[in-house]
Amino acid sequence: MQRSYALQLATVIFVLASGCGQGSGTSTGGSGASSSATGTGQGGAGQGGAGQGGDNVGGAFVGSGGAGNGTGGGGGGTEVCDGIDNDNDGTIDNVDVGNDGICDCLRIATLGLAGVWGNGDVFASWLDARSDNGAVSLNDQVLTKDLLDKYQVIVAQNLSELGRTYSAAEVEALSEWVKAGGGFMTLIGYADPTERTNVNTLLGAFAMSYGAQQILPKNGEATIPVTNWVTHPVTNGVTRIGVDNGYPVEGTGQTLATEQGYDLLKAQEVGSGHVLMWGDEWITYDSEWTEHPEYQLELFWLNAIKWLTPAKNCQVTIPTPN
Ligand SMILES: [Ca+2]
Ligand SMILES: [Ca+2]
Ligand SMILES: [Ca+2]
Repeated sequence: MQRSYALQLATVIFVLASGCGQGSGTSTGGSGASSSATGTGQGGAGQGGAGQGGDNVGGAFVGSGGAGNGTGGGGGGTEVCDGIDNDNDGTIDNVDVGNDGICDCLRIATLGLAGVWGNGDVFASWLDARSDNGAVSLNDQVLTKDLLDKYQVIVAQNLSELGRTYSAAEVEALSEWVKAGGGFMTLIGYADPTERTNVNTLLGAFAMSYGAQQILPKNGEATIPVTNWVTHPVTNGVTRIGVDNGYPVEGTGQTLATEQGYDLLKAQEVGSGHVLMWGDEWITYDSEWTEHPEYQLELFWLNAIKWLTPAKNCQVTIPTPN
């Protein structure tokens, strides 16, 4: 009689425990244990998911209610530009409200001065319209870790009018920033061959440089199309982009585009970061894509900026070209 009563009680406790042990949290956490006579398992307090109910082991309830730690899928928040992966999809700050292919949270800066030989400026209106911050012009500022760490991507434009050269400490700061995940892109073709001095000093950290020979001058009004492209994330969908009076890319890295035997594009992964050299500056003039529908210039910029942006940061989908 007593024994039967005990069994009955155990059953009641088990039923109670099963009910109460239904945590609402993800059960990745600890052991929500109920060893008390009332059999009340600790439910999880986390988001999403379901804690496991208890088992009646030898008359003693051992619950495994979730101690929900908030990793439950579907419980994430809205992604915003705050350096945190708010929506738990594995990528930090991947926001692109306009679906234009430029991450709205992108932190990009330019060194030196914009070119003056064409119309428009990709780093002004075009980028401003596609990201929250636009591009910040650092011009001739001294390159330090503190300065560089504010940005994910830095593009060197005309460095020939800084009125100074870069120090070894600046080259070192740039090199360390790239190794830690930064994306560094260089342009050329603004001036006579002496313009290479400053940009080649910076590129020296990556055993890359521009050659001295000025190449592919315009034929009449039209830039010279670069037509040989190697498959790479930066060149995806690109078959033709114009150049005028550029300089060949040399040194370490994979050559991604050539024309008339000249190398125009070189890419290198350095540590966690990326270095990209283009042998001209006409790609910065947005007239090149409004006046040359046969060039895939906008797509090239979208590809390049995405590849230069650190992995798992601000990576958004590039829209299919029209
Ligand atoms: Ca995210
Ligand atoms: Ca975020
Ligand atoms: Ca955008």
